[in-house]
Amino acid sequence: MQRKTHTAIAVLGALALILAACGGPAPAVEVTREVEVTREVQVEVAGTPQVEVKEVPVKFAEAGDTLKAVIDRGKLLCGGNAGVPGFGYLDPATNQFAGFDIDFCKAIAAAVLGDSEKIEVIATTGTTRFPALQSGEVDVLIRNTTWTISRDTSLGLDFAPTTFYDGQGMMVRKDSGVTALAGLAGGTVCVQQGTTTEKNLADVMRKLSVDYEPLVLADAQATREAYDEGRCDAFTTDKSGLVSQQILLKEPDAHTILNETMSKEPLGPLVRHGDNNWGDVVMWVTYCTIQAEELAITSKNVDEMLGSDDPVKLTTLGVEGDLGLALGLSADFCARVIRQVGNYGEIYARHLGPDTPFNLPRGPNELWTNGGLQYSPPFR
Ligand SMILES: N[C@@H](CCC(=O)N[C@@H](CS)C(=O)NCC(=O)O)C(=O)O
Repeated sequence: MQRKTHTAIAVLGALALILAACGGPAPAVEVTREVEVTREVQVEVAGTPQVEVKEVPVKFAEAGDTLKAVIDRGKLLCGGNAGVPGFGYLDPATNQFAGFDIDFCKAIAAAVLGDSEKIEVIATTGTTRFPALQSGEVDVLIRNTTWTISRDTSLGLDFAPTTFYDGQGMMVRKDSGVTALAGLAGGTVCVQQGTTTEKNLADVMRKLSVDYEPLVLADAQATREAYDEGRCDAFTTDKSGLVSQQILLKEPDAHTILNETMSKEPLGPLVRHGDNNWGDVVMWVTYCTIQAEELAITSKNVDEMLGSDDPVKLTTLGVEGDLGLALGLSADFCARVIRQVGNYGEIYARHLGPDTPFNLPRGPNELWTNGGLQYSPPFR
């Protein structure tokens, strides 16, 4: 039998006031109370039949009513990336954010506000991203963030469906002669702080008994530059991140990504734990893009599809039934998303497909009907 005691100590956070006093941006959600919860859990004592009670501290922000906050504000605040081309990138030429992750931010704005352009992207790093969401500075975090058990529980967050199934990789210079992780013995590896990458690197190298020196840096730019300047022999992050950073290196063709995949990195949007309706909104907007691809509904043919004789298409687009209303959205929320942003396949092709510098095969990000993992539950 498991006993769970929740001792809630509400610490009134003055973040909203501080931000207002400093003339900073208005917080996303009014409630920025930090809640500290102690969970008493029974843990098994290894190797014995005994069980002991352990106190696990958990700290998170009160979730608030994010849907209402977004509608009242008329703008969606997304925590994003500024330095990962293809996924989340602040293009210096246009001063606009663009990428695969940014399009999911736009999709939520299209569904909630009827306009995919009503977004503001707040750039975050590996270490600033979770506090930005926990404090209410952003409504949703969409930034190559891996779904892990501890982020889902101890950090007080909830993950929406995975938008990009990835794994960690290792980049080396072609002329180094290194063809496998074992070849990095005695070498230095550049890695970004506050990421799953840091821990996976330690675990994988320990398992392989490879001695190496980590060089830990604050953000993507610092990590890439350290590698480019030859301060380390290899650069590790998610394979998507490596492909992205490669085009920013001085000589992209002089580098290669090893075949080994060091971990599972399911990447997707996340919200504060406790605001279940907002979590559902982000979840079903994400699924809408996948469902539409499966039904061959695209940004080009969506209006034609409103007159389809397929009842599943009609329900998905809100022509029949009103599934969106129970989320606090309009019945046609998914049609708005597809009209303005496109289906999953269109989003993927726009930022990562053959007409981009990345040309990333869909791999596990194919639809389940094509042997991949992307699968939407029924719009029923
Ligand atoms: N998926 C991993 C790694 C994510 C991550 O932060 N990757 C880096 C390297 S590509 C990044 O996005 N940096 C962007 C930045 O610091 O501007 C995680 O969730 O911890």
